[in-house]
Amino acid sequence: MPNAVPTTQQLQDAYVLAQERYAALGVDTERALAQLGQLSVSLQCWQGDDVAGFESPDAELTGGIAATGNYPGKARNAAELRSDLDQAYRLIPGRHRLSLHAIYAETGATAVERNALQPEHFAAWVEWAKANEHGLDFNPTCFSHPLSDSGFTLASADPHIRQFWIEHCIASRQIGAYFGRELATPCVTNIWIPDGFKDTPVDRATPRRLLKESLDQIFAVPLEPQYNLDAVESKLFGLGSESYVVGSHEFYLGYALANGILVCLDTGHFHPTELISDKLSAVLMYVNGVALHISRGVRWDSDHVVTFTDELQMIMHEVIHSGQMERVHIGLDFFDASINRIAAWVIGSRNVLRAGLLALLSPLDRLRRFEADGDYTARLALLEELKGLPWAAVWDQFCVQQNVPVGFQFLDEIKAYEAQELSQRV
Ligand code: RNT
Ligand code: ZN
Repeated sequence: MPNAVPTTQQLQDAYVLAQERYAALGVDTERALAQLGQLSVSLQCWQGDDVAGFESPDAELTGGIAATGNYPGKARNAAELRSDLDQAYRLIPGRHRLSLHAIYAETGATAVERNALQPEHFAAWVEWAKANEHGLDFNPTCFSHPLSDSGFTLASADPHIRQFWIEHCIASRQIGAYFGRELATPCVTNIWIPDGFKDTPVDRATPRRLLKESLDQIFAVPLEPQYNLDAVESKLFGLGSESYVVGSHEFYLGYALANGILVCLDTGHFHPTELISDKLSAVLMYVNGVALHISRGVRWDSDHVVTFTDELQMIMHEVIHSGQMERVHIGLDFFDASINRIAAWVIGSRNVLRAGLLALLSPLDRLRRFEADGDYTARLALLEELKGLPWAAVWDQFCVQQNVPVGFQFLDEIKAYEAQELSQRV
């Protein structure tokens, strides 16, 4: 049964009422809609195929991360992945980016080792990005490879292993700069490595020294920041690295500060009660910029689809009201293989944007005044009232303006695409 669809008139009436409610608080909904239209989210290509990539049809995901579930219809090649992404972007209001991993290279009939990857292996992605106005971000893939089987890459005690991954990361930065040049928007090239120990190490310092030396070599060649922005991503623990992760938060925060690069904060990479929303204003005071991997950890770093949580709302409040949006690069990082993968992208992205809208609709001056006056009662009362204001009518208006389905209707399109396209993949 198709979902009930509100009429254009109903949507318009609801929006006008919402506009009046917000105007009464001094909030201009038209301005919020215009600002929301500028917000760009980098979708993670790897949600489309459970982080498999195109190197080999039976690639095994390693590195202490896992996509669980076996929902049918995952993309098996670049053409399918791009088609699925096109379908997702058609349902997400605004213009958004794509984050690629090195394993999504298209090398034709010849296998190319990761340390030999060249911009040309991503030419089809660039062509597609140009045609669809997507900026591109990039990630070296330092996992799912025989040379990462020891559990160590850039921090390996074996100089040959280290060298291979150093070369891969250097190649990746060049690919990032190529994206930035071709698309006239800087590419965030983000390094994450799985290196760590399952059990308590006796020497925590040596792997960190090795990682620092590897990074120094990787970043030795400066690249134009208008083309490429380097980021490093920390983690607390992974599957098989429960006791020690070389690239911890303190390690990379220090490295990013000392070297003028970006720090990547993944919402699933901290202690469960530790919040990214509280870190943003602190790190933005010192680092050149922040890349966000918005995810949702459930018990462990489980990479669940982003839902409309309190923390997501607080993150977007911080991002938007930091006044430094140009230094915050919003990206997603989840990979759920138990549901329709296009729906996963759409639900997660739409939630980030909805949380962005909620922040843009906040009567900030008034709230700040309450805070400055020490009137915490009024601050709490108004914050709670805002949750019940008709912001969803403003969101619907955004979807109408941006020509994407309103509300739950987006699922009808996904189901139709599943019937026509995904169900053919066996
Ligand atoms: C892993 C990191 C990393 C990956 C992707 C696939 O814990 O979050 O960002 O999820 O690179
Ligand atoms: Zn991540």
